[in-house]
Amino acid sequence: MDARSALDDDTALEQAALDVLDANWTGSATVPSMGRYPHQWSWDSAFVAIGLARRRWSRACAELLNLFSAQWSTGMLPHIVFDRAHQEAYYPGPSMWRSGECAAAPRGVPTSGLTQPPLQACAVWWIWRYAADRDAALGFVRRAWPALVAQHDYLASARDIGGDGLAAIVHPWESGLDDSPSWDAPLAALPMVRYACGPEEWHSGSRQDRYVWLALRYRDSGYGAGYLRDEHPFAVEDPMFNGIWLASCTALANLADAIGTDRKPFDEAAERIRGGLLERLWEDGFYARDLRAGGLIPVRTIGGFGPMLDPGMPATIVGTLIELLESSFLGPSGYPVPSCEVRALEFDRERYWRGPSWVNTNWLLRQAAAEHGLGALERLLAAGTLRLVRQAGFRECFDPFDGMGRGCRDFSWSAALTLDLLA
Ligand code: 9WN
Repeated sequence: MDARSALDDDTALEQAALDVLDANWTGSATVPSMGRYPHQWSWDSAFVAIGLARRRWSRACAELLNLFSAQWSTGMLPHIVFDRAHQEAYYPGPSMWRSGECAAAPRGVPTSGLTQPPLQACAVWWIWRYAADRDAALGFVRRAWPALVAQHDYLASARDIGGDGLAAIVHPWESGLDDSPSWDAPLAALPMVRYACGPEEWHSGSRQDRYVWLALRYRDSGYGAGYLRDEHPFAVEDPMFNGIWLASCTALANLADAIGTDRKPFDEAAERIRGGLLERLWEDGFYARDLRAGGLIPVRTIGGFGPMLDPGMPATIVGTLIELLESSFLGPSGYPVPSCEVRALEFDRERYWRGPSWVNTNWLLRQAAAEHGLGALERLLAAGTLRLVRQAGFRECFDPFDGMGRGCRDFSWSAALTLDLLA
């Protein structure tokens, strides 16, 4: 996409975004990008559903229902639902995850064995909120409800590895912020050993080796919760993952009202997560906590702003986060938020979650600003994000200094959230 000037016009930008989403629609789900990511990804689908809620309402519902149909009996929503037509076009594919050998996995559809930030209840709330047909909306929420509750129960049980009400991620892929510098230390500490079922030796000990090694360890435990709690060497409480979970608990409480069921368990869950975030992850900002090494991981990333999505976050905390955002993340370029603090040693403007600016995290921050009545910030983030896509198209991510597009083109969540920003 390089029709720069064409995208200056809102109508043309909207049409271009819809074209991308139509092209990436397989008939049952929207893939993040046809070439690089030809399957359904869990949090990508939530962003797509949010973007479609006001334009293609039924497809937004179908997107999420397809994801829910791949839910494990444990309640886990897998981070990838594989499209059989492309099988091994993405590595690691179904032959590495072997979900079919696990009794808890769904029959007939191969999935990964990990999850991703639980944004789906927020997406269902979006769909409910913007439905033109209230009966259809009620029907959809009732269908989605058991999947959302099961997902929530899974996180609250199997993933409360620290025993403090927060959910732990057990692999960097689960964060959605894959190569964030937050995971450098826990990854470096992995006891990389010869692995019977993997490559003969892990020569380089590269990041990808470590990712695969970690996934294989979990797979060969039979994807067990007991193994995760007692043995798995990577367990991190991440503020973005938990901030999104908290926001989803609030969405669940509001959806409970909509379908006439008790909202109290979800309000209580939100309170518990808020307490955990403040007690366990807050210092002079929010940081990820390494449950294996013990202690906070002292790198400031976009993940530290996740808890701002909580409308109940105390104003003093929000105030400190805004100061941090202005002093260490927002530069004079006018392009929105890089994925890592610009002054950090780990900052790299060219590498995915180590520097570039992403439409989805800008959108989440804008949503957080709206929750806290920060109108100027909300407008700044919306305008800056639209400027990125107008200049460079619906790229996967963008250089935070000059707005140049990076990663793949025609990326679904960049298109979908543009629709929401234009709405
Ligand atoms: C691994 C699909 C996904 C996003 C993640 C992003 C990237 C995958 C990868 O692409 O992750 O899940 O191959 O790096 O980091 O946020 O969901 O778009």
